[in-house]
Amino acid sequence: MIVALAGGVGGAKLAAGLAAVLPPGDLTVVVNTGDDFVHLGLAISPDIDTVAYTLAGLNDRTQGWGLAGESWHFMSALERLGGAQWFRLGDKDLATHVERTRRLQRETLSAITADFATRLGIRQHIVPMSDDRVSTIVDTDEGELAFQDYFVRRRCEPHFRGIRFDGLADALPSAGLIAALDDPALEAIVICPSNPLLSIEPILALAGIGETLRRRSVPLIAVSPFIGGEAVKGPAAKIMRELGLVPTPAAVAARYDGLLDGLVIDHADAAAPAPEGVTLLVTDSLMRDAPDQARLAQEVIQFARRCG
Ligand code: FO1
Repeated sequence: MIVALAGGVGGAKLAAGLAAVLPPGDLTVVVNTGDDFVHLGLAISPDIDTVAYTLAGLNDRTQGWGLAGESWHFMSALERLGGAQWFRLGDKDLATHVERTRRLQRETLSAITADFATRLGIRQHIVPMSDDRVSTIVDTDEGELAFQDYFVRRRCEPHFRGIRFDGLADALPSAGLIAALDDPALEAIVICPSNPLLSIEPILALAGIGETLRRRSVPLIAVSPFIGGEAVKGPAAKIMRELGLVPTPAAVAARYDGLLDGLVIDHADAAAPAPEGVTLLVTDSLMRDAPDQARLAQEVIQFARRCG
């Protein structure tokens, strides 16, 4: 069984690749929930939905998030009433947020996520990193911003100064995450090409997860989200630069603080200084389409087995 840690669009793509090449029960995707927020009174879990929609083959391939073939009547009607327009909720996507919000009155996010996945025909396990609230707060030259405010409303324009995960100290890893890491059938842990700071750090910082990973007996592989010093999507490289970190393989390995057995990088970064103590796999790490996702996933699994 493979555990994949994922957040955002890049993470969802590799998760989909792993789902394509592994037996369904052999993949557990642990998803960042630090980007979650309440918007228009609705509990929104963007990374969970991006992973679920992508694994279900329902996602909008152009923007990565949201559902394909969306209509926007709700947003138009909301605009007429003066409602916020900066966070786009498609009519079909809206059903996810309304029903999740209703069920969260009595159920955990994990239970709802598992049920939605089943109803969407997804046979892999998708587990939130925690069922407790963790809110990524970005410190900028304009003060602190909630993640979606920074990422979507302000389009990452404010100068990134730092990050904190509000609620982390009181948050427990989800039962699904703990079970996956304790599973005797666990073969490898894969950190998907998500933003190390925004999407993966919240998972690693959860109570007990760091030491569980350090005590692990299986290989831990990360796929760099940077190609040629740039992020494939999103603000990761800009943030790294603004934090004074160069988006290179060595910086990614350092960010993961000695946890990695292996790091998958693109040919474009083959000449970059190699991180010490980490085995490198140099390949074509850009996932343009589903075949790319499956190919890279296969290479990652074989690489993990070699590192094992
Ligand atoms: N990202 C945007 O850039 N603009 C949006 O209007 C937007 C809406 C949205 C709605 C639902 C959802 O699940 C994701 C959405 N995203 C949007 C993406 C989201 O902000 C990011 O993918 C993640 O938070 C980054 O990890």
